Parts: sequence; structure tokens; C-alpha cells
Amino acid sequence: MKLALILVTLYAASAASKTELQTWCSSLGSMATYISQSCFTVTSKTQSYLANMANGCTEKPFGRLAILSSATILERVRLNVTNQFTATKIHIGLRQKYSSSNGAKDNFYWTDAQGNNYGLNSDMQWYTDEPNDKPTLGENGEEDCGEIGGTSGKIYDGSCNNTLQRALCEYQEPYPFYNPIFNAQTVSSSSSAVITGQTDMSVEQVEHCAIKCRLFGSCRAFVFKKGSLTCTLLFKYDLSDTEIIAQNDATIYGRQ
Ligand SMILES: [Ca+2]
Ligand SMILES: [Ca+2]
Repeated sequence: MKLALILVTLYAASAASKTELQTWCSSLGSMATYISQSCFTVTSKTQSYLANMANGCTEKPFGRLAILSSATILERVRLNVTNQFTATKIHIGLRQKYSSSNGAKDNFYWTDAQGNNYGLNSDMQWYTDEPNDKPTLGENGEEDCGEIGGTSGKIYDGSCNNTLQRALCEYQEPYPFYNPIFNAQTVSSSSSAVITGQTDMSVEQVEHCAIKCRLFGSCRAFVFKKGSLTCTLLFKYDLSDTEIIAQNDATIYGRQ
């Protein structure tokens, strides 16, 4: 009896600690998964890329086409959600800037419906030979919009026109929080986690790094260096042993 009461109490406590977004995400069943304080959903409606960008992810606040700068998140999204869409491509928040001198692989960037653009992570999970500007019959000779393969879970460039596809949406918590995940560690200069141009920013305290990370669309973690009061924004929290190095006055915080 006592044990049952404890279990009921524990259950009530864990249920109460679920955020509204988590509860909504769970209610969508196999069409959604909650990872790193974001709910990733696949839409049932199929639209053009630009329509999906503009209004495909508006069921909840803080929605956008998914920005997938972490290989771990991409793989969890595949296993938990997109894997069921065999041979289907699903739109994500990735575009290529037009330039007459562009090669197939140049000038891609992560983006959102507000038109904020973010540089790519260097470990982009492109499918073999992608991006390749290789439209299938019926497309108009350009592939400048990003998508993932439902089964492969890898990234492709696809045509922006005449493609009615589902969207992979990402709804973020209104106020994501960051936990220390590696104490007395920083990232190595060669780490693919570092967001170019967002390193060693002068701050006063750890919360100022958190504010910058919340504002910067592709940021999911950061390094705070207590000695120099600087922070470095990171694309991902899932760092490998080769990407982190010891440093006494540094702590890595992640959106877990
Ligand atoms: Ca292209
Ligand atoms: Ca392609």
C-alpha cells in the first residue's frame, strides 16, 4: 500500500513536470517526438516548399521548419518519426542562396520563416553525393530547397517548385534552459560543434550566454569561460571525446 502510494506520487510529480509542449507532442503519437526541448512533428498536409516555410509550422508558437544541425537529433527524428514515411522527402529549414556562379554545393544556409539565416554546421548529414542539383523529370533544373529522406534520415537538396510535400516542423519551448553537461571542459578549435562567428563573445555571466543561444536559431549548447567571461555558441550538445578538451575555467552547457 505504501509502495503504491509512493508510485502514484512519483507518477503525479513526473506528469506535473511535463511542459505544455511536451504534453501536446505526446498527444500526436507517432507523428511527433520531443528532443532537446523541441517537438518535431511531420505535417499531414502536403504543400510547396515556400508554403511550408510560410505557414506549415504554425500549430503552436515558436514553430519553424526544422533546423537539423545535430547528427544525433537527426537520427532520433528518423527513428522516432520520419522512418514510417518510406521513400518520402520532407521539407526542412534549409535553402540555397541564388547566384549565377553557384555550384551545386555552394551557399546553403539554415533559415526560418522570419527570414533569419544561419550558417551550416560542417558535419552536415548530406545523403551520398547530395547536394547535387539533379532534379528528376518534370522539375525545372534547380534544386535549392532542403529536405530529408523519410527512411534515410539524411539531407538532400530538392526542387522548390511543384513539389507538394510534408513539412518537418520544430516547435521550441518558449524559454529553453541549459544544464551543465561537461565541467572543466571546452571544445577543441577543430570541433564541428562551433558556430562560426559566434565564438569568444564577451559576456558578464552564464545567463548571458544562454540568452544569446536562445536568440541564435541553430544554437543548442554553449561553452562559458568563467576566467575570461566569454562564451562560444555550439550547434550541438552531443559532443564526442575528440571534440572536448580539458580547461579548468570552462563549462559546456546544453539544451537537453
Ligand atoms: Ca541548387
Ligand atoms: Ca538533390
